[in-house]
Amino acid sequence: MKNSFRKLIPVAAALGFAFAASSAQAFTLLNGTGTAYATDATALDWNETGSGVAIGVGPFDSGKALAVGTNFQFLYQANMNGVTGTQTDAWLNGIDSSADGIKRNSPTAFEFTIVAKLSETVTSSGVIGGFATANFGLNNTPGANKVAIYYDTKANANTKAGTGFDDGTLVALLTVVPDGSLSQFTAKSATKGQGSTQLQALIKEPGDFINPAYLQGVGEMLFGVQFDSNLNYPAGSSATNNFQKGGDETLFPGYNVTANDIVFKVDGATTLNGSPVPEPGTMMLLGMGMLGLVGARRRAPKA
Ligand SMILES: [Ca+2]
Ligand SMILES: [Ca+2]
Ligand SMILES: [Ca+2]
Repeated sequence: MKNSFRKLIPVAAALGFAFAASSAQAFTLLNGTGTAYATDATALDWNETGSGVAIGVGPFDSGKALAVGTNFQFLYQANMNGVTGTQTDAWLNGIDSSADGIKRNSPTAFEFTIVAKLSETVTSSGVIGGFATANFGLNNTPGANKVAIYYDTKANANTKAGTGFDDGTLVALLTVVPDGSLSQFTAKSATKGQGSTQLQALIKEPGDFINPAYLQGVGEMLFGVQFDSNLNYPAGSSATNNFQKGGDETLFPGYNVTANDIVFKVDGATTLNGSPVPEPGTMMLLGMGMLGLVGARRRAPKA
């Protein structure tokens, strides 16, 4: 096996949350002042131009396992480009689904964006056939694992610059919990790798909320949000120089990518599912991508 690269391999993860319920819990997506963008909605799709960064574990090394217990932060950002449900004219005439930093030429243009920060840890890693693979979990640190959704009529999200993702109006803030959250990443060649992430988010910590003026029908019940994402390295069209710049600098401080980081293309989706009964409640799936890392050593895969 070759250990050609240096530290970890990155990986990615997708976030997925899933809740038990299999029944889709329909919700309504709104603009905050009563105008519906989609009714009977069941899922939100986040742009494949979304990106994620594993901080301090790069550069990408396809042949080197990661040390179990290695901790690192993962950041994610993307804009919404689709909603599964009955779309209204307000949606069709206004959604700006391109994160190019340029507002769509429409008087009713708007965007929804998502950002997340995660404190990850390597739970297992090994090298198989010369390529590293690794599994990741979340550290249970208060305030360290958050996901947020914003609504913004500036429609200014810019993937490359990493700006415009955490500004506008914060419409949902959730805590990503270790239970039900995991990521994996495997190097496929000396320069490529793929992974996935599943994350579960809840209203758990002080300040967490979902504003029903934007996401109606998710409300009061216990609920969970599931994010599923695919991670790909290299990032290609999701190449990003910065993450979460500007906007909210308290919850999501801006970060400038360095040579010791690994940037991924993250394609995610969120689905709100649930049961109107006192059960797992509503679910939402947000698709995000998270990250993974690399690693190597063959070990029993984590359950
Ligand atoms: Ca745009
Ligand atoms: Ca924005
Ligand atoms: Ca920020």
